[in-house]
Amino acid sequence: MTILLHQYDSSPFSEKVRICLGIKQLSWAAVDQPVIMPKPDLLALTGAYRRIPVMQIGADIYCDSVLIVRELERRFPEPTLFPARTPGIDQALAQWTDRSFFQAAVAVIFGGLGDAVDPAFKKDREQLSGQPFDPAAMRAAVPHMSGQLRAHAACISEQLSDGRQFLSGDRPGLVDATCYYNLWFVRSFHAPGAAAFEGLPGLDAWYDRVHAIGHGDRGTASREDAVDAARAGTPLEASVLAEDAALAGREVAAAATDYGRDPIRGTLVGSSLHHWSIAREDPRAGGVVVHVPRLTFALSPVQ
Ligand SMILES: N[C@@H](CCC(=O)N[C@@H](CS)C(=O)NCC(=O)O)C(=O)O
Repeated sequence: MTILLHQYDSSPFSEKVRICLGIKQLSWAAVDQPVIMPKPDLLALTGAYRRIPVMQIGADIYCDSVLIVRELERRFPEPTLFPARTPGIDQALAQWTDRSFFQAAVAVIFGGLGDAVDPAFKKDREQLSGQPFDPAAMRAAVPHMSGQLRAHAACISEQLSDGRQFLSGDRPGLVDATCYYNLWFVRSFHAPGAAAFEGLPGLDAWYDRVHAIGHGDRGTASREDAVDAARAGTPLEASVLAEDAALAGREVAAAATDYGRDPIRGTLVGSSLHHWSIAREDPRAGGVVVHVPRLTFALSPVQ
């Protein structure tokens, strides 16, 4: 079944997943979604989750790059995303790259772009985050955030100091993809911000090596085709952990805990230590199962 990645090209979290697809040399199709709301075709699949990326394989819908990567490794184990055989710590690294490292990249990019940012984008992101999008405050923070960005990047340079090709050794893995995308985001969207990376030993050569991995065998699919693929598919069998037994088969709501917190509602049909699976019926997409990670999401019963 085709791997569909709901994405847009400028999305850094999608770039993390695209590089993982490249490491695994997988065939997949990009389903381009709008950068701002409304996203009716995406919400037909997820129920409420509007963020990008979302991976779809038939009627199984995976939210969040952290869970997408985990599922890619589960379904397509070779070549592994964990060449140093350290999958736990490699996946935990997202709590650094996707948060403080990413925040520093965002601050440097949008503080640098200032008034050049599209007003519709600003308004959308204010609604998403519940915070004002204040270019003047962002500009004032650039010197500090640029220093933070450099300190994050210096950790990558330090890891490369024994001359290794990739962060885990001779072969690329998730840690490369997850560290790379923040640098890619800054370089691609506000090149002057990349001054923060200058002179860090090994960094540029490593960046070029990760860039050269590419995105695997990329095709495209329309949003309508993706909804049709969900309707035609049958979700995988799922089972609920014993510790979640009280919620099994019950109506639940799952939502991200940081931003974009609109709850996904449905029936809890699966769980593991790393995820929850929620079955829902959609008038267009039919019966789908939406999978969310446990980390950075919350699950509650619907009364
Ligand atoms: N923790 C999420 C973060 C996803 C995220 O924030 N994605 C950005 C785009 S890179 C987004 O969805 N922005 C708002 C939007 O596109 O609606 C993940 O790892 O996938």
